[in-house]
Amino acid sequence: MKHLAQWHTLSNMFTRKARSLRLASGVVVLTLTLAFALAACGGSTTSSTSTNTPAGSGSGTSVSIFSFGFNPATLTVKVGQTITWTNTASIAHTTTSDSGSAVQWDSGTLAPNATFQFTFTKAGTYTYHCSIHPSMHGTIVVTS
Ligand SMILES: [Cu+2]
Repeated sequence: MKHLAQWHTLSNMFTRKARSLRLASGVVVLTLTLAFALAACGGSTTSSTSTNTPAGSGSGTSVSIFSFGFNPATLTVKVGQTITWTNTASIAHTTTSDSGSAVQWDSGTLAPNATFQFTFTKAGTYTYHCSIHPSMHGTIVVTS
């Protein structure tokens, strides 16, 4: 009888251990899922780059900087309007006028979430890029 009681306690302990192990593996799966979701939001993977393809031209006075481009790629504003660039990426970028641009500006290094503002006072078409990633190009069209 004593043996049986001991066996019972032992098997109870075993069951409890198995249950907590199952719980632990559930936590691991959840953690991995979260890590994947976070990685997908990081902007450094190819999939998030393709979902962030610039919409082409746009209105308003805001440009989002993402990895790797500007959205909208071409923004049209009126003379005197101030454009705000926001770095929505998880890495640093810049907004820097091309050397041939009639109006010159340079944000310097913009950390993630940093913004840069520039007021355009002359009508024209101005091209710019990211000085860290020269393949990133944008255009500002200023109309009178
Ligand atoms: Cu860049």
